[in-house]
Amino acid sequence: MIAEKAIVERLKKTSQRKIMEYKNILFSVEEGIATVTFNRPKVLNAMNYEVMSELLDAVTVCEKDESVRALILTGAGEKAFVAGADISQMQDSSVLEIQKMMELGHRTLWLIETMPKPSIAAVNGLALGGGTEIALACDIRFASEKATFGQPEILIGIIPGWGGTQRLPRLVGMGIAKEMILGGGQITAQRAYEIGLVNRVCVPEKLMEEARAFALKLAKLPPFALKMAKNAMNYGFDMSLDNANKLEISCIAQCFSTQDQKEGMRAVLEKRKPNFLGK
Ligand code: DAK
Repeated sequence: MIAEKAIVERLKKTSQRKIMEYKNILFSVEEGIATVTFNRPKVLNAMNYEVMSELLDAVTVCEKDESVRALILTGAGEKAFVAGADISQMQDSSVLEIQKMMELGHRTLWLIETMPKPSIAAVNGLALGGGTEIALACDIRFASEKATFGQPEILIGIIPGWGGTQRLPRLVGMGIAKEMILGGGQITAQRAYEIGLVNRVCVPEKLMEEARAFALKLAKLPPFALKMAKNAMNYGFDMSLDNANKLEISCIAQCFSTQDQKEGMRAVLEKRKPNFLGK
């Protein structure tokens, strides 16, 4: 509990929003929405160990801080969301160093995927390799018309290492995932939409506006129900249908322990908007 308080207190308050300073990412919280911006535009926001550590730290704050109700991930600059893992750091890495990097990446993306709060990837440009894998770990993906997606690792003698071989087939089906991962090609935002890799394609100028509007909508919904909906889908997906249905029963039943469930149902009967308190 003390450790959690210490994590949350690191967020500095300015007049409108809370911020935390990092070297490679920008991080702010406003109106319940945390935004992480990958900020190494000179190398197309490529991810090295340091960037991934900062991302893990920021996501941990999002998970612990009750004022954070939704998370948006995006990239700085016009060209890239994230152009993958930093090849200059990776090229001479030992097996042990790569294993450490892989574990850090998996830990971070697992936290994004399973934390109780919803996340949106606002993919503003190139999302290659690790970039596509970060987007895959988010709950929802919005893409600029200019975005491109791909798993080009095979072209440099490796394979996806942050969950791409697992999350991509689960999202778009094995056939298309194999085409992307074995062939190493890139696809447009429109194609990504057609195969179900992204939820929405936006004109570039409206991408953040649309991501924020959706995040704001999520931020106003009852947080415990959001958590239970994520749990039922995330953990039920790999179970038998029978067991997954039992998990769903347990998740919906737990919602009845919240004041927000009472408020939501009362508001419908009283024909008014609900006032959810997150309790
Ligand atoms: N790493 C480091 N630098 C990168 C980079 C990257 N992934 N991508 C781009 N850059 C740098 C370029 O070197 C260049 O730097 P300067 O020459 O200006 O110093 C700058 O960003 C601008 O890039 P370009 O000049 O190349 O720009 P272009 O528009 O001409 O080309 C491009 C854009 C994205 C097509 C090209 O840069 C490119 O092919 N980049 C590499 C993309 C790529 O292959 N990404 C996937 C990386 S593999 C694992 C964990 C994770 C992963 C694997 C294993 N384990 C821990 C096991 C994931 C792997 C990957 O993500």
